[in-house]
Amino acid sequence: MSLLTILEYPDLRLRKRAAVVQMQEINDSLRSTLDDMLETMYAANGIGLAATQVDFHKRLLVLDVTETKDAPLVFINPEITVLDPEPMGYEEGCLSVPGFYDLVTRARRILVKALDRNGLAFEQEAEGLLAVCLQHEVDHLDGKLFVDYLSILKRQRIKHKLLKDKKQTAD
Ligand code: QAP
Ligand code: CO
Repeated sequence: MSLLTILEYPDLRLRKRAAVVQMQEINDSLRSTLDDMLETMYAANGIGLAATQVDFHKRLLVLDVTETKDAPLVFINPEITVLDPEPMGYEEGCLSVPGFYDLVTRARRILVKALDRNGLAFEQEAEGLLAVCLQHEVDHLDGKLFVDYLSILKRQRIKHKLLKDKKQTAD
């Protein structure tokens, strides 16, 4: 297993749309990428990570919203249907936007259809933090970030601070 580099906003590679994973691509190599994503997410103290964030543009995501960090979940080609559109606000963060958190409103209850690490189709209903996190991660696969839901002013401020931090660590 190995740690992957997480892209940081405003890196334009975070704006790429991830491609659907074909059945014949679900092999040991892809499973090892999923394990590396989980290892990277846990090492960074994250609860979710999309392939886009590690510059791999396929529709894969991993998450673990438990406190005990012992329930890794893997989703290949996740598709979300909203079950209860009642808006739910949550203070979101993102491994690609380190140090920044803000309130984002999303659907309260969803149904996710996806393939597991063996290519088997499954469905899962989600609410609460799991529902928020899944919607956040599927957004990544479409090139979308939680900062896109904030005001232009807040987004600009975050962008400038992160670019400044980057310059400081470069030299
Ligand atoms: C998405 O985000 C999420 O700024 C996953 O310094 C987050 O795992 C969905 C993290 C919250 C719903 C609610 C962020 C770690 C982790 C940081 C993450 C940081 C260290 C973010
Ligand atoms: Co994120």
